Amino acid sequence: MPASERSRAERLRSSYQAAGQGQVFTFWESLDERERSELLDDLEGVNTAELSALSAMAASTDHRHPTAEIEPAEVVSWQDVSNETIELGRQALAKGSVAALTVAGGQGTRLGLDGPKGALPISPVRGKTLFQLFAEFIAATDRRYGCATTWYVMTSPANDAQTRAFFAANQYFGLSSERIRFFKQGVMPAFDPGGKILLDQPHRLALSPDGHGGTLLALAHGGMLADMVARGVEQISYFQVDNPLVACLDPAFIGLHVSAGAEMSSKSVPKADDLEKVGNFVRVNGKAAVIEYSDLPPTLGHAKNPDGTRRFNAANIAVHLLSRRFVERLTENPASFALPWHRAEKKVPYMDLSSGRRVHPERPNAIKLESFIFDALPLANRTVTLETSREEEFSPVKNPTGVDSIETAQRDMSRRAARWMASAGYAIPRRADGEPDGRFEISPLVALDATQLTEQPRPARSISAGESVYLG
Ligand code: UD2
Repeated sequence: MPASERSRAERLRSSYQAAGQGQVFTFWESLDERERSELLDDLEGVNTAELSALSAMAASTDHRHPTAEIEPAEVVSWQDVSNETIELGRQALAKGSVAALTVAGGQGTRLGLDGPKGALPISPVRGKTLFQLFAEFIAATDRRYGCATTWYVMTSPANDAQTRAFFAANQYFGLSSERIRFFKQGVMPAFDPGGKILLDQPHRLALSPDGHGGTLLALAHGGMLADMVARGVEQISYFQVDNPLVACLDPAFIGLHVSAGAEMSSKSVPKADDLEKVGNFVRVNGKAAVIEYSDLPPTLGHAKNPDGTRRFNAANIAVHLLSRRFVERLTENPASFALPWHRAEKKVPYMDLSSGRRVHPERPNAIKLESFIFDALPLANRTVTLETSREEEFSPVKNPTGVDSIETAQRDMSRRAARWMASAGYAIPRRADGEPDGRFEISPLVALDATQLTEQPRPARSISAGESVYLG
């Protein structure tokens, strides 16, 4: 082993031992040179300065939230956004000052997917993938406003190579590869209930992505903020990879955010039910925040206004605008910046240190820590929440079947396309229950919204019941 590698090993061994995590070297003597250096790489990727605090947090059994005054967030309805505000958003797009950012670092484990989630075929007629739909949205925006939008795609170490290969194999979906920038998010080790880091293999830590809150530091560390400065990007339009209905770049939202001088803005939809599994936009001690469904006390979930409407009704659809300067301000001193860590109990395969066997647990055995982008909201000087329509903009793919699944997303895409076509004068065949009879799909390259479709020439032919109709 070269001397430099030996001294790296000594340095890491002493800092892990000092943090009470010396067990990560259990199999060191049996590792070959390549395995040793892989283990050292894993160890180096973890922020050891924070390690003792993280381990204590993983082992803690007190997860109560401090008492705070929780009030509903104020929202602006999409119907109340003025034409002047929308025009401001269009101008920001035309200037090329808005970038798109997709967080695609999560693993599609719940969907049983092997590759990146963005490679999931989803559109109801053509089976276009999530990444292709976003690419077409961006290309259509470029065409409409005469700009050349840069698209930042956040991957994780586990799916970075696959994601890049997928884009390359699809010729970047017709976009210029120079306009697509991939950057990798950080990782976090999984801990056992006693706060000890788990090994996935004798020479590998059990690591997973550090949550979408990792976007902020990953942008800074990956050189993406500097890249944005060079390209004149001032606003970042952030969205998750799992929502095929998302408006990747929305002039009304951009205009509202810019005209309010907001550092971070969000889109919400009215909740589907009191305890829907989404984050809730609230004010905590007067500051904008999101409280996850699992953390919102049920009494608040069920609370009603005097007129009988739901008191906490603004669901987080994970669409935000962040000003580049805000991200710069938060991350300019990375050593002192951290979003809070959220703890989740998960099943994580691990090495049993005494037997040397790898164990596949049947029940949650490990603590994962993740940070969430919406925890940056209370740090923003000014925020705006725009309430939009669920039918138009939100149908996430989270589960293989049932709620928020491929099936519901395809249904909602088809319903939206049928609605737009009906408003543009197409006769849509309907079943007895009023549902559109058939499958409908409109490429973003044809229309980004219902109004744009009404401006297009309409073919004279009629649509038969059960037909698959694609406008592209
Ligand atoms: C998220 C929100 C929830 C609601 C809902 C809307 C959280 C914790 N909850 O629920 O409030 O808004 O979405 O759909 O966010 N990702 C990364 N890196 C990571 C982890 C996740 O890029 O380390 C990406 C992932 O690829 C996906 C998105 O973030 O695009 C959402 O992650 P999730 O599926 O864990 O969030 P979920 O469904 O619990």
